[in-house]
Amino acid sequence: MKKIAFGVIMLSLVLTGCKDDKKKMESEETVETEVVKEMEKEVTESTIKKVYMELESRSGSTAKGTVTFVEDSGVVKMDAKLSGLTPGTHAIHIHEKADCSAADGTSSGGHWNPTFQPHAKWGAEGGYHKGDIGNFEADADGNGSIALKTDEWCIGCGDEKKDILGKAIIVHKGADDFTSQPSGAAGARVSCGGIIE
Ligand SMILES: [Cu+2]
Ligand SMILES: [Zn+2]
Repeated sequence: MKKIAFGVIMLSLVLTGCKDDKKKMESEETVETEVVKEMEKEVTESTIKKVYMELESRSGSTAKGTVTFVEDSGVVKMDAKLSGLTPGTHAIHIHEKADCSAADGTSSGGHWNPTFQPHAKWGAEGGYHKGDIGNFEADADGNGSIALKTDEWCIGCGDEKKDILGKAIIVHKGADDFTSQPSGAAGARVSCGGIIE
């Protein structure tokens, strides 16, 4: 009889223990759900901005392409894909105005340089234009691509030192030497597109 009573006490202790554990697990689950909800909220609140644009041939070339800019959490990623180029090295820049109306693309103005720096290679210690994207290679078929990720640009933030909206992308016939002023001596403007929403 004593043995049975002891057994019953043990059993009830075990049951109570289980109950407590279950409660604890439930409260942990609630916390986890709340954390996930918070994370989802942050993702929705950080607005991802995107601009897709097409580049048209200029200066009698067959060069064309597409460029996408995606801004997420203060960082802009550019992806440019070009075709119809002559094989070899080509410069690509952001120029001042989203105006590609001229047959030679000169209507887009000079390099976008809102911080009044010398023309140079992107990231150069002595300064560089905010439009100095750089060079890329076109393969034997005339196709090429280039990507750049930076927090020095924004899409429509209104900060004139960062905002790429209203500017143009220009691809050149030749390579940027990163030293010649004011634009790297990259030759004719073979492709042009305005960065507009
Ligand atoms: Cu240029
Ligand atoms: Zn430049």
